[in-house]
Amino acid sequence: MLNLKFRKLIGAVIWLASASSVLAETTVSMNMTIESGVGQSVGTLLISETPYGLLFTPNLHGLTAGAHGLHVHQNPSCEKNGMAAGGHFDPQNSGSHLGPYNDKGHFGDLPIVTVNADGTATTPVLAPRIRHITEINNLAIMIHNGGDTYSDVPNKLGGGGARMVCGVIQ
Ligand SMILES: [Cu+2]
Ligand SMILES: [Zn+2]
Repeated sequence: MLNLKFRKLIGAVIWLASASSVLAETTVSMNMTIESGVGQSVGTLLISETPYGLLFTPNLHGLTAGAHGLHVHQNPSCEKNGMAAGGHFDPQNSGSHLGPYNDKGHFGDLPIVTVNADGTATTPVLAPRIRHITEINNLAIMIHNGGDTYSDVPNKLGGGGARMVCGVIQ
């Protein structure tokens, strides 16, 4: 009887410990990219750990409607029209842009963000390969002008083109 109570207590302690440590979140300030420094604010991107991977919840405004590529880039800077952020985060040196659902490509490949007709974006997207914010801390997160084919063909890096909006994950 005592033993059972003790096991229940241990179970509760483990559950509390895992619940508090697993579900971290952080809010990233997002700004338009400009040639020198950082451009105007367009809102935030909330990054949350979930049992299914990282969830990215935009709270953005003032953007062009439609699909936009979203990636983690390798340097913690948004300057020089976003070019200071460097390439897609690729710790395994895959050299391949394959999107968020393929283990063989860039680890920083995320799902497309959709901007509504009124220029806002609020729909969350899930990146199942990334489990913890610590895996992408101190890197840049980038929204491109165009969409993302999750492939290097017909155009490299998903074909999203110019770097439009950027933030540093801290
Ligand atoms: Cu990118
Ligand atoms: Zn990529």
